[in-house]
Amino acid sequence: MTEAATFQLEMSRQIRAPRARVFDAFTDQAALAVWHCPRGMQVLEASADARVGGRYRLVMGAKDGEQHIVGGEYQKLDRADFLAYTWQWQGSEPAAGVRTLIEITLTDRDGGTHLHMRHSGFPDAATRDSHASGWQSVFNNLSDYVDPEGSAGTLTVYGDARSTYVRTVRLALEEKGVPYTLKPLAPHHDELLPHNPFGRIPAFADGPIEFYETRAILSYINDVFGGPNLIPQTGPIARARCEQWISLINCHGYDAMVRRYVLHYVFPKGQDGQPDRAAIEAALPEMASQLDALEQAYDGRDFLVGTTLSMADLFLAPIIEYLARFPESAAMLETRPNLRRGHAVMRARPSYAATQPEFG
Ligand SMILES: N[C@@H](CCC(=O)N[C@@H](CS)C(=O)NCC(=O)O)C(=O)O
Repeated sequence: MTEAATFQLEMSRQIRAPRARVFDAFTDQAALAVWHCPRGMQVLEASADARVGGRYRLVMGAKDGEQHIVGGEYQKLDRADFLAYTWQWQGSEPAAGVRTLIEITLTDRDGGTHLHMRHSGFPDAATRDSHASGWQSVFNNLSDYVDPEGSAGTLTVYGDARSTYVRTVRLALEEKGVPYTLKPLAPHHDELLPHNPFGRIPAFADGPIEFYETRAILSYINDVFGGPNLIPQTGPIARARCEQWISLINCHGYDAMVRRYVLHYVFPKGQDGQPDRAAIEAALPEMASQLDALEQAYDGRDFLVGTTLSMADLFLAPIIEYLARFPESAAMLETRPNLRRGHAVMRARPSYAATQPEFG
């Protein structure tokens, strides 16, 4: 392998759209303005003179206002099989001034298009590697743009709709207005393990970019998609408070309220198929003190933190849904009006109806 060959990036994607549509997305400036940036950024300006020797230029804007400008020249356009264009960052980018080459090869495959990209001419491995996740993210936007199902063709939530954590992820996507596909899988299912080696649900895929652990998934969703910010924006105290409630639920609340209580009703393991009373009774004091803390958190407001919806509410609501269904926990809610009001506010949201599981 030559030095030059070492510093090139190769990537393949299966895209659910005809070749001509994918090809045109690279050459039409209105199309480039929609998709040609990583998730979480916006194309602020796009121009493309798609003929050999013609130039293109893209200005991508990050949420923090920073701009990333790239431009180059079309070298070869063979619709709808192949195109090549140079790629040169401008301004204060780390790789500014370095002229690299992008070659896109499109072939028909499985009723869609197989895209192969070679990005060559990087001066070193670090510069090459710094482009890898960016391209994955850019191609996720391309996939959303050309897929007949939009982002539902790119984003997958793996898990059973009845899982509180799966519902938390789905609530976040619904609140952001982002279409996705739910792939129903039970914990530890063979098809789940490639996406979460620990077998827990949910797992989440944005094309080849995958995450497990609900808080991490929500962090990604919140950062890369538009719509309401699910982290409080009113300062460090509110942000930390939101994390406090999430951590309480993740480290203690789910364990007492769901694993050691709700699941004993849903999957009874006691004598004659009855719930294990001793296990249920043992969970109750801990549940009561957790619910007391959450009850106080509302302090007369509709949400756990401040006056807007946050991730903390999305973690809690699916659990309260279950608590309202079983006798001891329903009685606990009866004496905690703030929790009841907060849950009524959640129940009224379209995201809640859209994620309501069917309880068998
Ligand atoms: N820490 C994980 C917890 C996920 C979790 O425990 N999910 C439950 C379903 S709600 C599960 O997969 N349980 C199966 C198991 O624990 O083996 C997260 O935040 O995503």
